[in-house]
Amino acid sequence: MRAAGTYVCGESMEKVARVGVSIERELLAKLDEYVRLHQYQSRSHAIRDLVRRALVEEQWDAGQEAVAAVVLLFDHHSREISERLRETQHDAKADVLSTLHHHLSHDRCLEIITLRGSRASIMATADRLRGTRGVLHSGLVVSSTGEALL
Ligand code: NI
Repeated sequence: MRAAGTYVCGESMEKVARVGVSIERELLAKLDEYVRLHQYQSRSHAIRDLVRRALVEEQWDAGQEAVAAVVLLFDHHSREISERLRETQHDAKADVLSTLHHHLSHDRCLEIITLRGSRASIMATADRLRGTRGVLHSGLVVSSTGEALL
């Protein structure tokens, strides 16, 4: 049985190591400002997040399996845009996990398409989606399957 307060971001204290880190005072001041600005609960919380972010970036650069969200803003009156976006998802090189459609206004739609696969397959699908005629703005957020992040 675990006592209350023995969890750090869902991990039990048994898995957590405490380490001492040497850091320049000025850099530490910047870290503390970063912690405050981004509303982390502690320096440790911010450092864990930064390490995981670096790992996700490294995995992406190494071409390992990843999960990504493509955000597309478009005018649904654009000729055949909905059909084209749907066709791309059916032909996708990456797995399409989900598609979320928001009717923003009479004209504008926002879709969030979640993809899973290698960097190459995600980029191939994302580029085709983003390059579809009628897309007004797009974004790509890359994350991880989470398995290698603990
Ligand atoms: Ni719509």
